[in-house]
Amino acid sequence: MAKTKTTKTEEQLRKKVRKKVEAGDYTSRQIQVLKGLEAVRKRPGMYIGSTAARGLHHLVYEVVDNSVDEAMAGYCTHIEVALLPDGSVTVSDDGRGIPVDLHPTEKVPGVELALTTLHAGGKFDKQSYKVSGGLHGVGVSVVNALSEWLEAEVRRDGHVWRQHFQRGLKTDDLARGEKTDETGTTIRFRPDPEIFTELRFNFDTLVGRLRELAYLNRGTRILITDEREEEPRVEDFQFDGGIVQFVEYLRGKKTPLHPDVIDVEGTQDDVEVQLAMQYTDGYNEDTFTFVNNINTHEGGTHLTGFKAALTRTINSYAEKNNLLKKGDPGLSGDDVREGLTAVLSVKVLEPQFEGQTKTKLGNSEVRGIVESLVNDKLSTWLEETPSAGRSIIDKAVQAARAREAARKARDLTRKRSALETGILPGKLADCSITDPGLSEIFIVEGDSAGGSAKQGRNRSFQAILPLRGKILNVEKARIDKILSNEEIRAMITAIGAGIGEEFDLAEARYHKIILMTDADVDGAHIRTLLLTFFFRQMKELIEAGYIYIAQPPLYRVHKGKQEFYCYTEEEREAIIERFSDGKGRSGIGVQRYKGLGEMNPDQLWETTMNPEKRTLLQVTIDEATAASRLFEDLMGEDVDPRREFIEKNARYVKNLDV
Ligand code: 0RA
Repeated sequence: MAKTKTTKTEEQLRKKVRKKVEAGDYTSRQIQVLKGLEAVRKRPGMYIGSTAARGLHHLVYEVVDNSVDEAMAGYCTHIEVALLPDGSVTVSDDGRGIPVDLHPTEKVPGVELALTTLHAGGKFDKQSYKVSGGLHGVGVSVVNALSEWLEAEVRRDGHVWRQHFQRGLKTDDLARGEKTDETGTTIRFRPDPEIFTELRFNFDTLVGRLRELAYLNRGTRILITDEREEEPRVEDFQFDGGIVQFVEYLRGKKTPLHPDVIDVEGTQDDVEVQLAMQYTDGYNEDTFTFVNNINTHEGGTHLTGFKAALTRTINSYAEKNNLLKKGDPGLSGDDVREGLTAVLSVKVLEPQFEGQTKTKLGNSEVRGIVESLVNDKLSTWLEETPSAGRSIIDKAVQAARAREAARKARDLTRKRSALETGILPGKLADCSITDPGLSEIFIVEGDSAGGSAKQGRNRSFQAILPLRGKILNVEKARIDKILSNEEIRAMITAIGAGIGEEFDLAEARYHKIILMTDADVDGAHIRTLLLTFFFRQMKELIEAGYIYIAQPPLYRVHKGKQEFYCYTEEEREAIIERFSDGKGRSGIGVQRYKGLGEMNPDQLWETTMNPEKRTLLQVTIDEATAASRLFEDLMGEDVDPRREFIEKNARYVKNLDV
């Protein structure tokens, strides 16, 4: 929740405006500014989604989007972000600079207008693709309103110009400073602690989005430095290969079926289409779609056009070249996308965003444009690259056969299959209430911890599903194998919402799915396997915020009748310090929990399961492309990234929680 306390400076400013308004010497513009800012400060969530970590990072994206718009329009080549020790951020670009001349009707400089008026942040010309006019679209004035202070510096028209603001209100007029030949804009701001519940920027989170932007805007150099620590961190991105390099990055260590990434580009009726794709010998599909640099998680017309073209082109190529054997099933959309890594990026002048999270492209004209372009270019590519064509068809045929085999196996066992009949797995200790919104399921590592959890739980709303040993790595298995894995079947039936394309969130039997594993290396590995499974097969559960990680204590520290559970080393040291009272450590006992199984049912309830006392980490995906790459790193063939991950596990969980 945002606090509403106002400081003196802000109150003074508002008083000043009110007085002037009462005295009649204020323009309607200033009154509008005040009303607009008050609305933003009163309901920040309406403008930036949240006042926690996500909203905080959104401020940076908002400003960067404006610089990226300049890059898309062809005027900016260089964007620099810096995190500073005082909690402020600067975003600097070498674009044209925000106009400094007086707006013809509003009679204030363009900079001031952009920073104080809602929706005035973007370009005034319509003939440009823009992020700042699209989904994020709230403009830099929102960033200004939610900042304790903001400084704008514009290099333009031969001079450096500066203006300062506090909580959205100007504290001085735009001032012309020293001479310069350069052009560009620098915005520095400090997020307001009265608004945000989280004030620390996560470097890796910002890096994820900036890397993505650099791939999507070929050639643009995007640099970020973290100057908060003694040793500054720097990431410097510039990809002259654009989304082709993006696909290579996303593919990671997976083995490609053809050496070169397929690259399709074209423009029709002001719709600019870029597609890069490559097949690997993996089993997952990784397609990411963007409209004006915004990740369209929910897909839309561009994705529909792409899928239709892919299925059609590959089937007709296979037929034309007699690559299908008699008796082979036709190649479905799923078959031709198995092992595919693709990035589809379109630029649209007036995008319509639909769907639950406003990340689904609605413009109907885009479907046909993408479809005909991909049909055309992809069939040519296949004709010109027959060896690749053959490998791609082989792979799709194998996928089709596996799909057919899985279907037959399911048909044969239909009556007995728990997957179809909804009979719950025997190992599940279900809860008694049936309202999914109030129900929780703990997925527990090992039978012994499962036993304690069953005894310790509140059986009315808590269900327990113990898993034996390690679950299958779904990153390396095809769907038929995934479905034949005992532990995975138990999870699918317990959750009750299906899997993959057929997954239906509305059928989920629990709205809290809590992963409870040991606080050791094995536990971390099992947790990663579980997260990989949910990410690949039930992503909607993560997107809905239903997946959580339990936090069992690491230590119990006791002295006499007093005892404390500690979740970090620091907590343990602090408690020992308190107990010892400067008189030494005798009489203080420290028990280290190596596994959940070492706690008795009461302790497990007290420390980890009781909603009144426990802390849960909610798993979220803040950068879908970064997350996909992370899972590929962790669960792919290469063992090094996995070892590294396990060592840095604490950080990883924190990342997921942003
Ligand atoms: C309005 C009009 C023009 C550029 C900008 C805004 C602009 C805004 C930001 C925000 C961060 N960096 C920016 N760079 C430019 C176009 C002005 C012209 O026609 O020269």
